[in-house]
Amino acid sequence: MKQRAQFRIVAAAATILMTACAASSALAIGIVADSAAEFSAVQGQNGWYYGYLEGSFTANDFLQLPTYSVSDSAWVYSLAHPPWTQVGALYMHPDGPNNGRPIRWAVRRWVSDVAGPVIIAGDLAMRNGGGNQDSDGITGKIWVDGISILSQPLYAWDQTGVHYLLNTTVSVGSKVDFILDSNGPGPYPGQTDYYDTTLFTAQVTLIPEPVTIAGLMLGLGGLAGYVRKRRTQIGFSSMTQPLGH
Ligand SMILES: [Ca+2]
Repeated sequence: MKQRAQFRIVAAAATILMTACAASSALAIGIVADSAAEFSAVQGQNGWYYGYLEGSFTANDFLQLPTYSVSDSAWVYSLAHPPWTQVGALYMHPDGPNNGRPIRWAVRRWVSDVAGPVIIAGDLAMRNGGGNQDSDGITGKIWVDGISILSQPLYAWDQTGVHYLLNTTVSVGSKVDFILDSNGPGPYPGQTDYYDTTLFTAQVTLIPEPVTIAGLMLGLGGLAGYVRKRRTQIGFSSMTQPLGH
């Protein structure tokens, strides 16, 4: 009887595993946008635009960065530094109000060519803030058509950062903005852009019909819609950044 019971348990486990595998393969999830893999020196290529916000800081204020800097491997506000606003393949840098400059939020924008439920996931981490006590860190934001779905402050020393995973819905033409604000939680008081170079990546995955967000969350164990601390350090070897920023 004991052996028969064990067999039933193994058989039941096998059935559950096969069902799970079948359900997983049926998802056929497809990545429709990748900020790092699709980064380019052409504004609008693959739906990605590189810009900034200045003034009233709404999505309608988005302006494209005017110049691609080969030496910085990034779109920049100016080839001369400061100002420091720039967007690269992996990192971004805003301008703070220190030194009398206007505040500029760096923005990486994806204009959707798909419609439906999506998962947006990526990493947000300080690039070179470790140990720097004269920086206040940053705040990373994600907006979909001007509506906030993430506002994540990071301390200046937080090179571990977060891995974010969010579910939302987009339409064809939706504007998804990945924004870097120089204002952070500390430890240095006051808003500055010192040492504000920040890793900020994004992948957008379309959830095909008839799979629903709820179904996907069940299938993945409720992964969507959370932000967690990363367990491993992120490699920065391919990044360049302004020294001291
Ligand atoms: Ca800052």
